[in-house]
Amino acid sequence: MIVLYDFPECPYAQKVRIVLAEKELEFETRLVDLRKNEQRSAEFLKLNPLGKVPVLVDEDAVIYDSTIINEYLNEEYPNPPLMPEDSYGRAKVRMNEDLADMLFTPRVELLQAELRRGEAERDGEKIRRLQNEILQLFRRLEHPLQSHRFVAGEFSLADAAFAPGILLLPKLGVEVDPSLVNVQRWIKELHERASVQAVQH
Ligand SMILES: N[C@@H](CCC(=O)N[C@@H](CS)C(=O)NCC(=O)O)C(=O)O
Repeated sequence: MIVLYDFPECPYAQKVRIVLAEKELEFETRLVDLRKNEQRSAEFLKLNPLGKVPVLVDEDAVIYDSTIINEYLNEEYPNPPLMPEDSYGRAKVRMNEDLADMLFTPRVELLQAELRRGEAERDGEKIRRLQNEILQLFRRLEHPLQSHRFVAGEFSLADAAFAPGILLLPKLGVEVDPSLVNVQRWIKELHERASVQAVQH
């Protein structure tokens, strides 16, 4: 039995749930309530000394960090494959996953936090800067998406990493430049994908 230690709003936990859904794997969830600091409990720190969700337990295997979990799932449950067969193809997926995790998702989270503040307390400059940085990243993605349906070829671990943040864009005032037709098409396709829709809350 697969158990996911989860917090529903966490984009890194959502990234893992997308992969579990793509592979049609059954799993149970255990809520780790970050609002109550449950990630700092002695019990949870035994699973992940870094004190972060997600953690995946698959029988005796205990794995933390969404990227490591998703690679494990892809190797352990190979169908459908979410990584290409060739080394350069896999490197491209990992580079794009890094862009999602290091550049895109953190900015989405910061923007979301800023927009949650009362209108009077919001830092308009910061909001515009974050929105522009996200748009700049999309401009970079337009080129690869001209020749690929997804960021690194077929739907892969990289698209699973982008998808949670993509779902939030309509609430974040990020309007993708209409000239980025391939980015627009990719975003639409992610919104329509069943595994991605399953994490929407
Ligand atoms: N690199 C980690 C990041 C996980 C992460 O940042 N999780 C956040 C929630 S979205 C967390 O558990 N934060 C709790 C804390 O830092 O105390 C991954 O990909 O799994």
